[in-house]
Order: sequence, then C-alpha cells, then structure tokens
Amino acid sequence: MSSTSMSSSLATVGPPIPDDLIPMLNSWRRPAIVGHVRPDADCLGSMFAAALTWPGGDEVARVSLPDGSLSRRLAFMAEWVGAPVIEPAGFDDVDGFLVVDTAKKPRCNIDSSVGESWSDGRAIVNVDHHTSNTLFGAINWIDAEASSACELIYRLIRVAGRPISPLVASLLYSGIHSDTVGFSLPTTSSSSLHAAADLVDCGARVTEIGERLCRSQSKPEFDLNRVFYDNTRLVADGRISYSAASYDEITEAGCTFADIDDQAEIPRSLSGIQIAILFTEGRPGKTRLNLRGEGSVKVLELSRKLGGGGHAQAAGAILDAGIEESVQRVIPMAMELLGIQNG
Ligand SMILES: [Mn+2]
Repeated sequence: MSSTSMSSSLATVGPPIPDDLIPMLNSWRRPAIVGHVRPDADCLGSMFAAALTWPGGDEVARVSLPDGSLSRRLAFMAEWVGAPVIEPAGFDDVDGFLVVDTAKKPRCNIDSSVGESWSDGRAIVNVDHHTSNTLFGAINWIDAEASSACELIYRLIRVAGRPISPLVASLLYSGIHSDTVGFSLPTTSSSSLHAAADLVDCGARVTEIGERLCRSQSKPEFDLNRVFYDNTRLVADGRISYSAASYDEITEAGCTFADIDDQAEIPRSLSGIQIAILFTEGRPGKTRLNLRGEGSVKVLELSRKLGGGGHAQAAGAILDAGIEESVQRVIPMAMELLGIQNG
C-alpha cells in the first residue's frame, strides 16, 4: 500500500490529530513517555513505539516504568526494546511528557518518590482511547472509537511520516492484538485491521506475538487461572458471571498484583453472559474490579459509580474492601444495570 493512499484513508478515521501535536513531539529534546499503572500490552506497545519514534536527542526516549510494574508475561516487550527507564532524579530535565493509554492523571505510572507534581508546568501530550479521559494534557487527542492506543500511535507515526521498523511494527501489533483480544471484540474495526495489516507488511513478528500473548503462561499464572476457573460463579439466570482471587490465593499461586491482566476473559468466556466481573485483591483490603459488557451492555456507568473508569464495554475500579464485601456490593449494582429486580 502506498503511503499516499494510507494517509488519505487515515484522514477519515476518528477525531483529527490536533495541529500542534506532531510539531510538539518533534520539538522535544528530552521527552519522557508515560503510561498507566499495571501496564498492559497496549500500554507498553504504545509507550515503546513512541519512545523509538520520538527519541528526542537520544536513540530511544526514556519511559516511566517504576520497579515492579512490569508483569512477567509482558516483560518480553521491554526486553525487545531495552528502553531506558526514567529515574526519579531524571524528571528534572524532561522537556515534555507523552502520556499514552491513560484516562486520568492520577493513573499515570510514575515512581512514587517523584511526587504528584511530576509534570511541574511542562507540557503533557495526552493520546488515548478511553471514553473517560479527563483531558489532562496541554494537547489531548482522544479517540474513544479506536481499538487501542497502539492504533492511535500507528496513525500518528503514519501522519508524521516517520518510519515503522519491524520492532515498532511488532510493538504496535501486540497492542492492537491484545486490546481487541485477538481481533475478537467489537472494537475490531476496519481501521484497526488495516493498521494491523500495514504493521504486518512492516515486519511485525506475528507468530512470536501470538505465542507470547496467548501461549506463554508461566506455571504460577496457570495456577492462578485455575483459581479463577474454580471461583467462577453465574448469577442472575446466567446473565452475570464473576470470578475472584483473594490476596492469599494470588500469593499462594506464586503471583502478584502485576500478574493480573486480562483474566476477566475467564468468566467472560461463558456463553450467554451479559456482564463479566473479575474481583482481585492485589493488596490486602484493596479489591480491583475488571468489568466487561457483552452485546450492548455498557459497564462504564457501573465503574463510574464505584469511582473508576475505562471504556464503554471494558472498565474497572478499585474498592477499599475485601473480596466478599466487594462482591456483595457490586453484584446487585450489576443486576440493576441489566434491569433485574434484586430479590
Ligand atoms: Mn488500551
């Protein structure tokens, strides 16, 4: 596909890229790339692809990945790139921050010793696909219809006319593959498939990515999945499925909160459900919810009531409660969302 036909088809997709966005990225000498806490493949893929494409004065821009934030399963993406991780002291000389895949500023994955005023008057460019994005950047490009942040970074690179190396292609393809759950969600649009196809043409390592993302569980992750299968329950005549793992169950499997990623797919895989919920107590007394809506069910509303956010059909929240209390609180709300009387 010629680059001309690519950019003309890109122009018709989603909200336009703000005019000043690409010039700002191009102008930075010491940029830092930031994603969200507990980064998933889309977050890492978009961060690393951006770090390689807009390196500032260095070969690769620095990324914010505080200790312990990388899951075992996705460590391969960091190994591929070898991007320098920004140290707390290094924030002083940053001239701009590119934040990807992150709906709110407090969700940014920043080393706690840097403090809340980490951006300190410097520009933030905010590129995201969460409906709940709070537009915390100086420049915000939010396309809630996009499959993934990687699809947006792909468009950005194409419009900027920068090259896509096989490594950048692999990173972006990983994020699109992962956020669409292997091109199976309604977010699998024509534009996301066109992006994926172009990335394959650019050398994305399709086979390796499929193996890494879908068939590379460690024994502890496998054991934790066993817990999720065991703990899966169906309620509301099979319209709601949920599963849970307590802090002790996560620890006994040999996992940590960083290993919780897309396991909501386990209760979600049951036929006929409209809402799937995963409850995980990653830290004692703190329960994270991952909510998924099927068909036309929008779970974002529910996550917002609980102080969380996300996408229309994939959202989350964190409760200051253990598993049992969280289940008792959330299941009636999920039933209410489906219009079921709670008897
Ligand atoms: Mn994403």
